[in-house]
Amino acid sequence: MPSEKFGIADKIIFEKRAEDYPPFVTLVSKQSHCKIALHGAHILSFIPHGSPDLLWLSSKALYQNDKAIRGGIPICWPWFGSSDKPSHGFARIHSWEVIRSGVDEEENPHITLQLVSNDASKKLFDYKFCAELSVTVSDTLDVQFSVINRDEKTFTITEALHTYFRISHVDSVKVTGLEGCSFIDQLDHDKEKLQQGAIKIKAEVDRIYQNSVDTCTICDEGLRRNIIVSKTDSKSTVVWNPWIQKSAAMADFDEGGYQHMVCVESANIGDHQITLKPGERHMMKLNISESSSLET
Ligand code: TA6
Repeated sequence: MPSEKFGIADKIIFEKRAEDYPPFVTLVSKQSHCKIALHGAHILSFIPHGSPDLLWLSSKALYQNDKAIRGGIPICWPWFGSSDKPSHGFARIHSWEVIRSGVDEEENPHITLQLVSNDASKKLFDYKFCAELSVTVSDTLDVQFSVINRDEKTFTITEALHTYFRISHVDSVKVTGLEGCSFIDQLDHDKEKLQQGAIKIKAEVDRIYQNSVDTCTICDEGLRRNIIVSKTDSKSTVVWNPWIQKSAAMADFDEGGYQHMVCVESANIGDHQITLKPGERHMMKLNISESSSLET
């Protein structure tokens, strides 16, 4: 159990829920707390004190070693998409190791989890690599996802922090920040289209916005809050809502859960794939925060 070496009283708290499943860790700052599963280095929740969770997590999520957890922030790596097996890569269905933890000068807790290539990963992705996820919790959630090519060969990956955001109701929400961006509509034969105005969710949505580096805001009238999603070194943004039929077909998706979530994913996909020569490193950063919509 990593708590002996990496736990910090009241700040970084580990818990084991089942013998055959990796532990969970909760990071507690003065303003918020965040829960992470070591399975998949999967951030499950980010709750500023006094606010509803900013992340959506299915109550029917499966906590099994060969399954991804439905909700929170799945790490899609070394590929994005379901064409290859397993869907969205293997990083989110592997157990990650804790390599560092601590608190900064403002007593904000941070932790770094690591996934290094092994015999199992080599069967799916025949390269040596080291992936790290660093999480710092304050009044915001700060996530840094980095990968180093430790092989003698160059490799190319696509990736996403596939974030599920909690919303009051799809009818009360719009997503801004992607106006004027072109997107690939994955529901219309991958046709390229242009985003006109804010995004409203009135049906299934599955879009890859390319050349999208700006901050996105999820404006939630129902919760009278804005969720601000800013990122660095991510040029793709995916917006997804499975709507009625697709969500009903997923056993791990809450019944009617599609009404209370939207995915705004920070990614590097397609033209923005990442190619790393031996020894090269790439880091994608994500910062999630909330503001009262009364302030805007
Ligand atoms: O990011 C959108 C998407 O690629 C959808 O097409 C859908 O497949 C979703 O990810 C969820 O994928 P998962 O493998 O987590 O069920």
